Amino acid sequence: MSIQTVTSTPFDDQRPGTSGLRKKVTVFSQPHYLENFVQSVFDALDDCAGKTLVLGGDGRFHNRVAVQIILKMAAAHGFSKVMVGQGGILSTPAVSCVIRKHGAFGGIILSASHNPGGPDGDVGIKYNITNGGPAPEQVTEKIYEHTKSISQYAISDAADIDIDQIGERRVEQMVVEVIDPVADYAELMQRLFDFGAIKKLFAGGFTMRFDGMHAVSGPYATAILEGLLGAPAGTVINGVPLEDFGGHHPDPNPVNAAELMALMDGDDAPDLGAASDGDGDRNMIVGRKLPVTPSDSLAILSAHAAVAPGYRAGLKGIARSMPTSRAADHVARELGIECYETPTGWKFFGNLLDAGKATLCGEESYGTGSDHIREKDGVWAVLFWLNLLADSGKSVSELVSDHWARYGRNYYSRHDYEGVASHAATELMDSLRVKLGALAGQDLGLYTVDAADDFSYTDTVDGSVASGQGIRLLMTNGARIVFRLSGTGTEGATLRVYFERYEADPAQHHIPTQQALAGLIAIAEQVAGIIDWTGRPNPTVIT
Ligand code: VG1
Ligand code: CO
Repeated sequence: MSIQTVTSTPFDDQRPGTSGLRKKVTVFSQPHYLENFVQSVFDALDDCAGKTLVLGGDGRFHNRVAVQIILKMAAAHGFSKVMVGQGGILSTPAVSCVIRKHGAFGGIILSASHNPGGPDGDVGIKYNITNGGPAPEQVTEKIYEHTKSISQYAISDAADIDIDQIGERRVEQMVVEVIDPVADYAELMQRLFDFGAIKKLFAGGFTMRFDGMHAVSGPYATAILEGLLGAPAGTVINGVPLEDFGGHHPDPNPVNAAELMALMDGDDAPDLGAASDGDGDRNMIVGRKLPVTPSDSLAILSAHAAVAPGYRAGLKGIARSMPTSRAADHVARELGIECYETPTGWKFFGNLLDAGKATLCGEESYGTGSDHIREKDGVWAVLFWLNLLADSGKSVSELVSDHWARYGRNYYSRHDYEGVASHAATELMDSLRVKLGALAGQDLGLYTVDAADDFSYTDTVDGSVASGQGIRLLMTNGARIVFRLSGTGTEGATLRVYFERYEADPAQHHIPTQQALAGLIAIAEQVAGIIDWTGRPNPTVIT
């Protein structure tokens, strides 16, 4: 066994996006492709000697191959230890939990999250720092700089390492500790939530379906819900991670989780439906005939946070990504705490959480989390809802309509145009940018534009600035349209258009969402010419 130096040359497409580097398997599995990126991560970190790294992924196609390469490269860079999930499995929130609990230097997560898997699907890689959270932009930029000039990488020529048996083995001087992927995470959840109350809820006949979508959260949900909390077998469906996610899209929204939605719409619907994504950091919450929007979920959990033992002391603040609805802002105002508005992507929450400025965070894209780790967390959100349902004795829909009655309803929807030609998407955004000055103050019939801008964020902790984060039209009575391009896709560009309208009157809270937002949807087309630029008469996905 010895360390090899391998000559290589740069690829020109390794800039990390919203959440790490995501590529098609065919790109990612080219010789030297992953190795170059991992070498660039290690170079950006400077000194890896004597440090501990956490490693795992969502189990998709190519996960096991990538784990072996990374273990051998870590050994060649002098890490003293790598903690790897058994079978190469660790959810994104579990990696964050393990880094923090064991004081590791950082972690590597292999996942393309909600993107499809399998030989024709996507793979991804992201680096998390010592606080357990995604690398901030300064770090990802440094990694990217290294990918442009790389000429060689170091790797051990050791044989493949057994990652299926729990326990310790060695590669070069480095210890490989294969850990139970669920144990540390389950222990943390038991400290945050009232497991006794949730156990009683299930024992009293409460029913739920958790759709693991054949992705990584299945083992976590099964161990916690059916194991520790005594929910009946069959509560977790599609609970075994598969390399191609069973051919489905592991993205928990009403469109992709069609099986669960049909169940929740039927007469035999369980009390609660939930789903998580590829790497276990997203969550969808569904009541009987009622999907809860992620923005409302953040607001409702914030309003009731004290029911959970982990949040008894109250919230320091709330943070939400800019396109997320302002439902949580109403709650923050009433609690007398700050609600921070950050760009899209969990990496922007890290500093606020570390500085003790925020306790709960959320994104409209089915992401909710807190200061317990530094990633969004799917199973955590589901347990929070269970704790709330157990404590209140109410149904999901009662909790939601009570919330709207008290704070008003923020009607909300996102329209995605996927796989659009990149140049057309960029030109659409550029043409909007040029019009911003003229749009401000314009009367558009139902709404007047109060302000129009391209969102820029200054981190209140380290002063760093992220600009060009989405075009916003802020209109009458808090109505909004936001346009931005996705940073997680792997084919062409994805245009996301976000709509929001506030309605205080409870008599107006039962309008179908698309109908309630129809005026804004028409304005978006009028202002941006989406059909012309994209050639698409309709969005690909509406959530
Ligand atoms: C999307 C979501 C964003 C989320 C990101 C990573 O990014 O909109 O809110 O943080 O995915 O989520 P984009 O740039 O495509 O809009 V995950 O669960 O895929 O890591
Ligand atoms: Co995810």
